[in-house]
Amino acid sequence: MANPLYDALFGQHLENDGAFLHLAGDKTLSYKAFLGLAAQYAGLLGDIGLKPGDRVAVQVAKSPQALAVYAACVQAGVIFLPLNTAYTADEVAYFVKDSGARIVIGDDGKHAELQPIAAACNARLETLNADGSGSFSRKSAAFPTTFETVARDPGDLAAFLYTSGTTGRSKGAMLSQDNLLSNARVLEKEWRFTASDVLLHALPIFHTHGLFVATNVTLLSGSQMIFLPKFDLDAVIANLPRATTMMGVPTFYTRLLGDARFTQSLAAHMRLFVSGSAPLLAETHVQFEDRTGHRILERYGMTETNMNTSNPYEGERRAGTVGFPLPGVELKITDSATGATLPQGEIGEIEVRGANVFQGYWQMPEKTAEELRPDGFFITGDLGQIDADGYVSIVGRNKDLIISGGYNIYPKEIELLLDEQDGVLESAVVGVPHPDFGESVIGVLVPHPDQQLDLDHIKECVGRSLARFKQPQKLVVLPELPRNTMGKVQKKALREEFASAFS
Ligand code: MLC
Ligand code: AMP
Repeated sequence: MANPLYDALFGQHLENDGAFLHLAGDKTLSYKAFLGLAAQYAGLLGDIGLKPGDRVAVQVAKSPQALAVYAACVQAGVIFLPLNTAYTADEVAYFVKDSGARIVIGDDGKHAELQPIAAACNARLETLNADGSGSFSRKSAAFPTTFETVARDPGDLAAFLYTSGTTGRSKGAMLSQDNLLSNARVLEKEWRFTASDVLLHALPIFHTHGLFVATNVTLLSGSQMIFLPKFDLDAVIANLPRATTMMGVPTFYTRLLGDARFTQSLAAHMRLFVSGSAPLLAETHVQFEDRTGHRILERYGMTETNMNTSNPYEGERRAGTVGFPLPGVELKITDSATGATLPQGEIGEIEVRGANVFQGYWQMPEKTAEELRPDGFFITGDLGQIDADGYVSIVGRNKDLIISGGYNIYPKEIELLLDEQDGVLESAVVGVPHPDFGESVIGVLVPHPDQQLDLDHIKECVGRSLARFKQPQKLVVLPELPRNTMGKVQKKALREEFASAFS
C-alpha cells in the first residue's frame, strides 16, 4: 500500500546493502540494516496500539537509533514529534500535554523526571539512550525486520515540530508527507545530490535543518552521511576529507574559520557547503572563499515551510542574500499593515506559498489564521527585499525573535518567567551580537521600588525551567525600561545600549 514519504525516502532502499551512515570507530550502518531496525521499531509502535495520526514525542540523543525512530514513525503512519535534548522537564511537559502524545521516548537518565509527565498525560514512557540501549530498543528486538507499511496520503500529517511564538506559547507546526517530500525533491535537484555524495552531518536531528533538509535529501538521493553526534570541531576537521557536502548554521563556519587546520586542501574534496537557519555575515562568506576557494551556498527556511529560497548551485552565490525562491515556491514582499504586495526593491514582510507550506498550528486555529492567509500565503515574520536580479535578502524581523547558534529564542517566553521572580517589577529580553552564536540573550530587570534583586537566585530559578540555550547569558538591572511616548518598551535602545556586551 502506498505511503509516499516512506516509499520515496526509505522503501527504495530496502534491499540496499550499501552504506547509509558512517559512525565513530570506522563503523558503518547499511541502508538495509537501518531499515530493518526501523521496521522492528514500527512493529513495536503497532503492537503498543498506536494508530495512524497518533503522536510519538521523542527527546533522545542523536544516534542511528534516534533516526530509525523517525523512519519507524513514517512507516507506521504515526506523527513524529522530535524535541530538543536541551529542553527541561517543564518544557517537555508542555509539548507532551499539548500534542496529546501517546508515547514519550526519552533517555534513561531522564526517566525519573519524564515518568510523571507521561503519567499525567496518560502516555506511555519508553527509553532510548545515546548508545541505542533502552526499553524501546530492547522490546523492539522481538519484532521482525520487515513491517507492512501503513498506507498514507500525501496530505496526511508526518511530523509536528514545535516553534515558539511571540506570545510565549509554543505552537505545533503540522507538516504533511507532501510538505516534506516536495521540498526534499526540490533540494535534491537544486543542490545536485546524487548517490555518490557523502554529507558531513553535525547538526541536531530534532529541527528542520538536520532532519528534513540534510537527512531527507540524503535518503532521497541514496547518498551517505558521516553522522556525528554533534558539532565537534576536531571531529569535523578529521572527517571533512571524506565528505563531499556539509550543511550547517553560520556558527559552524565561523568556528571552522577560527581554526588554522581548516585549509583549502582540507576542503578540496568538498563540492558544496550550505548555510542557513540564521544570517551568514557577508564577511564570513568572503573569508570562507578566501580560505577555501568555496562559496558557501546560503538558503532560507523555517520550521513551518521547510526551505523557501536558495542561492544557485550554478551561477552567482551572492553574499548577504538568500538567493531565489525555490521551484514551486511563490514569494512576495508585502506591506505589513495592509498585506498589499510592494513594488520590487522595497522592504516588507516576506510571504511564501507552495507545497512546502505547513498545514497550520495544532489546535490553534486563531494563531493559524493570523499567519496563514486563506489564499495559502504564509506570513513569515521576516522582513525582506528583492533586488533587481531577483535575489532575496532578509533585512530584519517583524517578530521579536533572537537566533542564537541557529536556535530560535522568543523573548516573551523568558520575560514571562523573569516577571514572576521575587522583586521583579518588569523585564525585557533582547538579543545582542555574539562572536560565536551570532546573537546572544540579555535579560534586563527592573526591581520593584526599594527592592534588591538576588540575581543568583533568579538565574537558578530560570535554569530549572528553561533550556540552557534560552537562558540569558547576562542579567542586568535598570531602574526603568526605555519607552516611547506610547509607553511601548524600546528594545532597539536596549540592543544599542548592550551591543558590545559580548565583544
Ligand atoms: C549550546 N549552547 C548554546 C547554544 N548551543 N547557547 C546559546 N545558543 C546555542 N545555539 C550553550 C550550551 O548549553 C553550553 O552552555 C554552552 O553554550 C557551550 O556549549 P557548547 O558545547 O560549546 O556548544 P555546542 O554543543 O558546540 O553547540 C553550539 C552549536 C549548536 C552552534 C554547535 O547550538 C548547534 O548545533 N546549533 C544548531 C542549531 C540548529 O540545528 N538549528 C536549525 C533550526 S531549523 P554552558 O553554560 O552549560 O556551558 C531552522 C530552519 C532553517 O532554523 O532554516 O534551517
Ligand atoms: P525556525 O523557526 O527555527 O525554523 O527559524 C526560522 C527563522 O530562521 C526564519 O524565520 C528566519 O528568521 C531565520 N533564518 C533561516 N534561514 C536564514 C538565513 N539564511 N538568513 C537569515 N535568517 C534565516
